[in-house]
Amino acid sequence: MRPTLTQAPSAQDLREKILFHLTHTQGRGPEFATVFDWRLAVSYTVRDLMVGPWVGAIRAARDHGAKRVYYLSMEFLIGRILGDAIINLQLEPAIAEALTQLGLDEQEILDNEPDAALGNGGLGRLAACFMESLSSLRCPAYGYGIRYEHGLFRQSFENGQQVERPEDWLNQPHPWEFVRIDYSYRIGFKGQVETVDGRAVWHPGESVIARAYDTPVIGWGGDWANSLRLWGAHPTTLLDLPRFNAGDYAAAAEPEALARTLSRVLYPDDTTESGKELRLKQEYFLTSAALQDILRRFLAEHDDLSLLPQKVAIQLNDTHPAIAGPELIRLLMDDHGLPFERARDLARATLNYTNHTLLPEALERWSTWLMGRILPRHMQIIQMIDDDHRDATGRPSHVGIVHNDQVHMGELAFIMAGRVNGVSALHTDLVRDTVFADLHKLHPDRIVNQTNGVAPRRWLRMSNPSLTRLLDDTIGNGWTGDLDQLQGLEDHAQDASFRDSLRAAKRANKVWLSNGLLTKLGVKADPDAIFDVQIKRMHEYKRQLLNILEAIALWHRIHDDPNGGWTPRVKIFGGKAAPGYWLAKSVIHLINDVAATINSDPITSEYLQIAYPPNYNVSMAEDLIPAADLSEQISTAGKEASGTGNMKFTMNGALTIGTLDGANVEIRELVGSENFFLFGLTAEEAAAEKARPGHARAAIEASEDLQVALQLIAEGRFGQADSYYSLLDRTWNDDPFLVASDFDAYFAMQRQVDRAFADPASWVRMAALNIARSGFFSSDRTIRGYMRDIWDVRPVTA
Ligand code: GL7
Repeated sequence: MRPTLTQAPSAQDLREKILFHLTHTQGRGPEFATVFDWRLAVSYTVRDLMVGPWVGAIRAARDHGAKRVYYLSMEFLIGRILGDAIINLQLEPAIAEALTQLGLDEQEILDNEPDAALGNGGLGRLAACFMESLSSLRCPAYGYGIRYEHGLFRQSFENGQQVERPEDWLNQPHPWEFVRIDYSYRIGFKGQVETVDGRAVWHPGESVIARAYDTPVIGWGGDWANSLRLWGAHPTTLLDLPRFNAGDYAAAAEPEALARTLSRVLYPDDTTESGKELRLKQEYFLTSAALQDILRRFLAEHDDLSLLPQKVAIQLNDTHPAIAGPELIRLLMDDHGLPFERARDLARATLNYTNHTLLPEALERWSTWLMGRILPRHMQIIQMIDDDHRDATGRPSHVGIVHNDQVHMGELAFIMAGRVNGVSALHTDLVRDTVFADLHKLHPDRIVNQTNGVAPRRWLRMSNPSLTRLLDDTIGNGWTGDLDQLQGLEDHAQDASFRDSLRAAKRANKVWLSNGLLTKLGVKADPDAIFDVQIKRMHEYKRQLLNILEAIALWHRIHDDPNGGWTPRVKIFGGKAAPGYWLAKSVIHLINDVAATINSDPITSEYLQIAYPPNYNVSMAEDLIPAADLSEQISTAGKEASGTGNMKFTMNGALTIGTLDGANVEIRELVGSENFFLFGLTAEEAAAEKARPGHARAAIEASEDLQVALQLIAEGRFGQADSYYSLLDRTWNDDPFLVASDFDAYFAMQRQVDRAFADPASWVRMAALNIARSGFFSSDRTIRGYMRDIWDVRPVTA
């Protein structure tokens, strides 16, 4: 473990600093202060402790002439910062004492912070975990993203249906960021390209200014912080003064309005493609600002551009910033005068690309028309890259970046990357065999695997204090920075008194959650029931439908035989649907309708309850995961690239019911097949089943339980039957994600879960082994893999 802070502040110091900030930064006397005022005062106090390590880290990287890592991502799903910073700075006891002395409720202060929801789901949350691990490992790095004024929409339910409202986290001061008005770049769009003395000159028709807003990200131990640099869009001219003076105030403000739309909202789609002009502009805005900033920093330290690959590693988080290839070539050619071939080689030695999905609907494509209109110079360069690659490889004619009048961003990213990686072992195999099969044949060493991971500081130490206490008492606290040390629990899994303590820790979390579910939703969740949790974006491939159909079938069986010795179960759902994804929204509606019927059935209520708290976000995940017994990871095999929620549950001692998909495969291998509830078709079998005509109908006709469940919906037992006509029709006649084909296997495995849970000693032993064997899923391990296999960077040691 990293040494603790050399000068850890005492509770007394902290109390004084909080009072200082309350008065001098917040401008409030203690007797007038609201929870918000106190939260800001505490945040500034904690922030002060990050600034020294932050400035020190930036200086050390420069002084060592270190290679820097740049992580370009359209999403950083950070959540709250204060609690995580307290953990990483190891301030918990001192802060707790200081707040008690001030008569404040720590939980209330932490809960006052809005989630920074600058992402949709796994891809964005992964970027946030990576930022934390990069700092924990002292890897000099910058995250580059967009400072969206409105993060992911707020979800509420009206009559069981999802309603979206704008999110407004920046409507209040954000105490963690530092604005850098001196780091501003001009970003152009549209216009024309002319050739002057053999060199292309792009005259953009529009431009905006990208301004840097920095947030320090403190690592474990509190001695290193990297920057998350988010770009805000600002107008090049604030006001059209002649129009203003002529009295046309609305028109006069147009330049500002135009610029600000760029960083106004996060696109709410998750693994679906929107294809909107504004989205392409956002992607270019982020990428161009980042690359200009990277080159500025590089040129401040070096004067020879050929050193670029030795000093800079750029990671593209999915294809969203894939315009980086053409943009870097453009900057090197048009601004620095390099020939195309040199620029291409430098770019390819610097850029790398992570693929996060195989779903065809999520693979980005832009029409050549739109690309040519918004980014005319880039369209020329894309064509050059494509022609050059064809000439160099003699590739088959159906392979390439530009075809059917579309620019294929995956191919562009692949061709311009030194390394391409998938995010779990299975996914990487599928990347090689499917989406990039042809390119893989031409470049057999380019694709590598880096299985995802999650930050144990946030996802265990911070969110699960009762388990943390037990772990610290049992094996010491070294696991926090070296998660493999959890292996030390293996022996204790045999020990009855350890198992009792583990059970008590889980139960405490369940009691706490149960109280929340009762007060917020009116759901009666018995802490001795199985807490069965499925939390993730709502998507057909994730199969929340399979889960709710299982609930209906189970309810029906219990109803028929109330004395059948059922294991009580609370099913908990959480997740948002993209606003335009009506099938996913219809599943939300169904879950809520089913919950309303089942929860109030006096015959079954003791055995089955369903809770769907609205507005699932990072903070809600932090409450739900530690209280879960069962983790639902039931995607159609071959569809979930990795999953990262699955890892968080395992670390927190939930057992998984899951398919052989994404990282589930590795979780099962590591925790042991006897400690994992596997069901369903494999990726290969699923592909074959899908190709079989009439597979859905055949599977339904073979399953009595499924027929009953579908029939009950069709009869209108849960809300209005006609709300679900399309959903039922699709399940009977198409069922592209094989809900019907996997139903019986899933139902049967759930009954095995019931039996296993009824034997607490053995269940807790399995839970202990899941925790003990989850060390591999630390994002520290993932980042070490990227540093070694992709970036070729080393930590900076003091
Ligand atoms: C995702 C994958 O769907 C998910 O399985 C993976 O864990 C995550 C991080 O690698 O990336 N791909 C994707 O487009 N989104 C994801 O969450 C939105």
